[in-house]
Amino acid sequence: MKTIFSEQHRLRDAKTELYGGELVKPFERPSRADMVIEAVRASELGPVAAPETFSLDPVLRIHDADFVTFLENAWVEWHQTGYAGEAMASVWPARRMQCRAPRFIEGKLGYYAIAAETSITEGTWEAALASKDVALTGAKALADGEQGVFSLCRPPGHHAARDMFGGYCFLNNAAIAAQYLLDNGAERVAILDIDFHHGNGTQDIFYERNDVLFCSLHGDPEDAFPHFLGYADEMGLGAGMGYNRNYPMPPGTPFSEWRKALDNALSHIGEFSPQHLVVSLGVDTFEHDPISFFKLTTPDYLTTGERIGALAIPTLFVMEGGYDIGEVGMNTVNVLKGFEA
Ligand code: SP5
Ligand code: ZN
Repeated sequence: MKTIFSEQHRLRDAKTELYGGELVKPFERPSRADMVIEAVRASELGPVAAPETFSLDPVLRIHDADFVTFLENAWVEWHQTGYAGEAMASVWPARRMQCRAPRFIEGKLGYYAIAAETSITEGTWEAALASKDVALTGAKALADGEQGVFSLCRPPGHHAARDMFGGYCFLNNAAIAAQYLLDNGAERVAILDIDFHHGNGTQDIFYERNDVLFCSLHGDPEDAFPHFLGYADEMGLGAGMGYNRNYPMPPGTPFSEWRKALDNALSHIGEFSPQHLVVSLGVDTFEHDPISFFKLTTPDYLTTGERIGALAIPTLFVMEGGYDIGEVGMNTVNVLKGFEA
């Protein structure tokens, strides 16, 4: 399997994340991707290639133009106010307030953010652009006939909605890739999101559509970020009714339970018979992940990959979360190796 990787991910290097009432070094840090690419290179997985550069057109198939303009300018606007720190949201259009984007950057941050933990910094936009190129280059390879491709995206994407960033995400790489596949010949694409967190952005983007089936396995929003989406009764809307499936699971969930949800999702995906599968691949389901609460072990990721591979659908793996720096590489490569087995 080919891996697509860009060194530009390093441009996303925030100094701060709001966590537990403190500003800490972000869990989503450059060494994550370094550990994954190192594990890919040490394995017999296959070649590593740099991405092609794509225009903003495929981004604008998914994201609103005003949101894209906001992301592009946010750091400069914040910096020009004279603030010493990194740009972060601190105010929101809460219930019964006006939901419109104001002029001043602090207001705009609150309008477009789903959460305060994700600081915007110099280089963030450039890294997000490179990350979507990594996803699109993988999608193009899949459209050209590859059976499996790994897009080692960083920053991740699945929390980014049409017009919202947060959860360490800016552009929704998996959604952009899925739309690219539809725009290049596919009739149906399924997205399987196995990151620990609910893929609220991806769900939101495709919620009223029947050409994309979205299935997400995640920590119950009663207990886990993003808290305000990801319940089992969210099934889709209008034409999209029945094309959204959520599998929320409680703290302490072991692989023996998680795999039942995986098998259920995979059987729905099989019935949908898509031309392509996009996997939002997070390994923050790991037992030692510092911010999550599932109990998957390193060998479980091999089994997970095998089960996905048994569908025999051309598959694009798009990197999302996974914050145990020591094991993120091995766990990720195990999914890919299992898929190829
Ligand atoms: C892509 C991805 O995995 N994004 C995750 C973003 C999560 N950010 C908020 C984390 C809040 C963590 N609270 C954890 C409490 C456990 N001690
Ligand atoms: Zn996650």
